Amino acid sequence: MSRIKALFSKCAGFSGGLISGNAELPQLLILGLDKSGKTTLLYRLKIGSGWGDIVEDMKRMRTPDSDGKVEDPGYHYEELGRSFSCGVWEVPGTEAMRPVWKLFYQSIKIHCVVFVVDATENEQRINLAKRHLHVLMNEAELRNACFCVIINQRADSAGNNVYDEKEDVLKYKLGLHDLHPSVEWRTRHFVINILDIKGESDKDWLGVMSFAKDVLTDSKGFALKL
Ligand SMILES: Nc1nc2c(ncn2[C@@H]2O[C@H](COP(=O)(O)OP(=O)(O)O)[C@@H](O)[C@H]2O)c(=O)[nH]1
Ligand SMILES: [Mg+2]
Repeated sequence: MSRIKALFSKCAGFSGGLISGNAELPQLLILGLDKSGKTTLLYRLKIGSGWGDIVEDMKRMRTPDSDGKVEDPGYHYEELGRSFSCGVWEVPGTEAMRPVWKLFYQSIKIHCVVFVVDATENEQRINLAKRHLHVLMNEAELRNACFCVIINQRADSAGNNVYDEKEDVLKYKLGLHDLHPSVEWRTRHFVINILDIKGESDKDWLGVMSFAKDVLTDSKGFALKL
C-alpha cells in the first residue's frame, strides 16, 4: 500500500493532497466493482452515443497484450459542464484497486459518490458490492457526501430489460431499504441502462444530478451554493 501511495503522489493531479483541476467544482467519484459499467458511464456522459463501438472498445481495453499487460488500469478524470458542472473521477474496481479507493477520497474533497452495480451480477458479487458500498457510507471523509447508486440495467439480445424495476430486489440486497437516517437522506438509487445514456443532458442523468444538487445544497450537508 505504501508503494501505491508513493506512486500515487507522483501522479498528475495529486499535489500534496490537494485536488488538481478546478477546486471550485463539486467533485464526483464513480466507484463500483470491476465491469459494472463505470468507464462506460463516464464516457457516455462525456461523449454521448457518438462513441459507437464503446462495448467493443472496452472489451479490447481489457484484453491482455502479448506481454500479458492489460491496458487502461488507471483512473480517469473528466469535467462536465452542461447540465451540472462537476469534476468526475472514475477509479477501477478490480480487487487490487479497491484498497486504493480511499486514497482518492482522502486526497480529494468528494461531494458525491456514484456507485455503479451491474444488475446481472450473482449473489456473491452483489454481497461484495454491498459490503464496499456500506464501508464507503461510513467513511468519515464521505459523511456529507451524496450517494447515487446506479443499478446498471442491461437489455438482453431481444432488447428486453433484464432487471425488474418494479420488484427492485437489489434495493433490499444492497441494504438500501434500511439505512441509518444520517445516510438515508443523502442516498438514492436509480435503475439506468448506462449504455443508453446519450450525454450529460440525458434525462436519466438529469434525474441523478437533480437529486445530487438537492443534497449538496442542503444545510444538513455541504450547503453548497450551486
Ligand atoms: N450490454 C451492456 N453492456 C455494458 C453496459 N455497461 C457496460 N457494458 C459493458 O460491460 C463491460 C464493463 O464495462 P466497463 O465500463 O468497462 O466497466 P468498469 O470496469 O466498471 O469500468 C464492458 O464490456 C462494457 O462495454 C450496459 O449498460 N449494457
Ligand atoms: Mg473501467
